[in-house]
Amino acid sequence: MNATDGPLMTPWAVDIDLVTGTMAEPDRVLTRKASDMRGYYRDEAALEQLIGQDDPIHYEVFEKRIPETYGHLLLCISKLYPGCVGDECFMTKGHYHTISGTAETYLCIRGTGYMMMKTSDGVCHSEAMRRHRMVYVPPHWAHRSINTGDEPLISFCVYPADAGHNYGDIATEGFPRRVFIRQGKEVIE
Ligand code: PAN
Ligand code: ZN
Repeated sequence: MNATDGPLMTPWAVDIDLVTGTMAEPDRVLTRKASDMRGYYRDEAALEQLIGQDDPIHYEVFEKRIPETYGHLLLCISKLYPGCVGDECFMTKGHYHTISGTAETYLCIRGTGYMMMKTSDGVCHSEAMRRHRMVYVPPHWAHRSINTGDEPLISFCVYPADAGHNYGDIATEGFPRRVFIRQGKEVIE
């Protein structure tokens, strides 16, 4: 396959505010609310209570329109709001890439938390996320962001445009470890 297949794209640029973590004029904004997260948290009743209150936004992904084909790179801002479901920290759904041998970089712009990662044979690894730290998610590792702080956890993500997202396997398997805040302290179990 040749990365120059298809129509030639005109070079372009986008402004990203590295203080606020805002992408100027995204082409697409994906929003996940509490009601999109059924099945992901340990305390299902606490999630239902949250949905019944005001169904808060859990996270948003701001993207530019880029062909999802070999040779291109997808880039986005991932913004995970602070909060807890019961005592479990807000998190993204998490996924493997459909082409599982594709990596991803997450440059944390704002906030604190973890990138929780796992392989299909159950090996788990977490990396702290904080401002100015980049996490490298190697090929074959499912990945989920977790916000342990009190401000949004914002990352700039880049990955191969044809990677695709496999949510189904994580929806079934989950991750071996979860992150909680108990008596003001982080607990990973
Ligand atoms: C990120 C994620 C984003 C939202 O752009 O898609 O943080 O998380 P979920 O996709 O798990 O809901 C990424 O990893 N893209 O591949
Ligand atoms: Zn990914």
